[in-house]
Amino acid sequence: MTPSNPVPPIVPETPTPSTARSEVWGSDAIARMLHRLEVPYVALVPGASFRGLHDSLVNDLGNKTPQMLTCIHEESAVAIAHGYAKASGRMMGAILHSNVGLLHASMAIFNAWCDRVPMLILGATGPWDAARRRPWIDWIHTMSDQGGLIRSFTKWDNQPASVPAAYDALLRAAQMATTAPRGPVYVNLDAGLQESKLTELPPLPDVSRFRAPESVQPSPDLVRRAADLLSNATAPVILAGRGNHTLESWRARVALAEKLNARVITDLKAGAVFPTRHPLHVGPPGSFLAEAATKVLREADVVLSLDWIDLAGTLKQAFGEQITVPHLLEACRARRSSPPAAAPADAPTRAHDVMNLRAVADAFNEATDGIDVCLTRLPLGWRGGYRHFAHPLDYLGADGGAGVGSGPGMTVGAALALRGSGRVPVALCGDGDYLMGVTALWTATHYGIPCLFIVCNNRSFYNDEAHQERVAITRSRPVENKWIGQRIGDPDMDLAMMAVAQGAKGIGPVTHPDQLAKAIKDGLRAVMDGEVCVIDARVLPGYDADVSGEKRAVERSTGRA
Ligand SMILES: Cc1ncc(C[n+]2csc(CCOP(=O)(O)OP(=O)(O)O)c2C)c(N)n1
Ligand SMILES: [Mg+2]
Repeated sequence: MTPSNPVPPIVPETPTPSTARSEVWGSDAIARMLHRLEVPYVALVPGASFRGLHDSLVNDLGNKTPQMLTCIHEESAVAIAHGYAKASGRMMGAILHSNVGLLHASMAIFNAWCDRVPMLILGATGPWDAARRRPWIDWIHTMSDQGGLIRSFTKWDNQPASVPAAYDALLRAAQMATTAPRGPVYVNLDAGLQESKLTELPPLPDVSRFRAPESVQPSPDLVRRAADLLSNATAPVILAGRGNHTLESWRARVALAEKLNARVITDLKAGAVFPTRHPLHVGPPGSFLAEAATKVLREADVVLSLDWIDLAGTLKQAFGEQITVPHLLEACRARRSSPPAAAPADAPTRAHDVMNLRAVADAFNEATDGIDVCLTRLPLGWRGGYRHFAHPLDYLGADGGAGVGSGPGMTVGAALALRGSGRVPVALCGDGDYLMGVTALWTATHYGIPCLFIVCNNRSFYNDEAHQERVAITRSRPVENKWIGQRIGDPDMDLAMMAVAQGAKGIGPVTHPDQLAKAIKDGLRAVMDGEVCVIDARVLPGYDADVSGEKRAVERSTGRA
């Protein structure tokens, strides 16, 4: 659709230009292909499986065509692409982290499939070459058939093994997504391929030669026969279903209805396709037929169905069940029957002037002196030396699959099990984890399941900033761009208010280390008094040096600096 007014730009998030232009990486080629395809935006939650592509979008393309839209949950990322396609008729992209991001997004992909919207979903896996995988995390985030997770509700999927194959996969994917009946497609990009250095950029194809074909046209003979039926009808009815949302199509539908003097029925599933105030419209539109529409349909002698959603179900609603079967039973000649084929630990330091995880840990240790707590979650930057464990219920461990967003729900479940145990359930979690699963709090307040959340709110998916930093260093690109597509600030979210909104107690934002111990003591007291409580602890982005040191050591040992 062509906008009639100039479109105000969204916040650009402009990166510092990269001067390292001499080297080309696999993901640069993929990013340039997306640019060629004119993908306007990519909605994403960051993840290391596509850190190569992430870097290329920021530092090679300059975060333009496509521009990143940072999301809090993969389900929202895909829903944003869905809504964009519905409103504009255009395809945008979503990038989903390995299997976990894909699993989060799967329901939204299913919606997009049912709604037949064009969508380019990029995924990531690997490195496919197992010898290049980092211990544990790359293994847990690699599956032998990741596309299989969503194959039954995507139009096409592919996992290219080279840059030319990736060009081809993206071309085909874009073409398939935008060819009617349109739908989501999935291209799974090997992390090893993204992060491989190229000697030169393979030439990009001419994308204009791979556009979606023109819509299939009905044969003139069929048009003539339908026109005869409609022109000679005494009570024609148009069931206006899934339709193009352009004014031109809208006007053509109105003109046809007026020319035929046909009654028009619409529904609420397909959106606005016909003026509901028009005298020929029989309403109101609904998910099922309204009484007036049922009557008109029953009296129709010719029905024109324009991609009506569930035509059979609608006719069944109007005419009742199986009216045809008794007639057929009487009229049919018996055939010879044949049976159908069978269906186939560090010592704490006390004085802090910086709000970091260490300060939170020390304040937490101070505040919990003499209180039994059960840690249901620890944040990603936590170091084992920050706190000792002396009982099996002191800490329940991580989430199993490294899928961010499970912290709130798992905490509420653990707290349910811990009621009456004398232990205070406490989640020390990241803001990304908290935000993705935040509505689990309502279940806790609704059912009276006390628990404490201390959100280590660095206003970032910081773990992945660290990844972008490493990629930028490897590629001699500007490290200062690592925040793009990662930060959850500007505006900073008021996490305590999100708790209050759900009937929980909210404390904070706590911005100075001196305020931490009191805030945590207040929170513990509230939970011991039966409340659900959230403390918004505004920590600085950045992990304790020892943590990234450990990570770097692991990466060095596996050849992935
Ligand atoms: C479902 C899912 N999406 C994306 C990721 C990739 N990922 C790993 S850690 C992380 C950041 C989590 O942010 P937060 O909880 O705030 O912790 P921080 O990194 O800031 O310490 C992301 C996005 C993932 N593991 N799981
Ligand atoms: Mg964070």
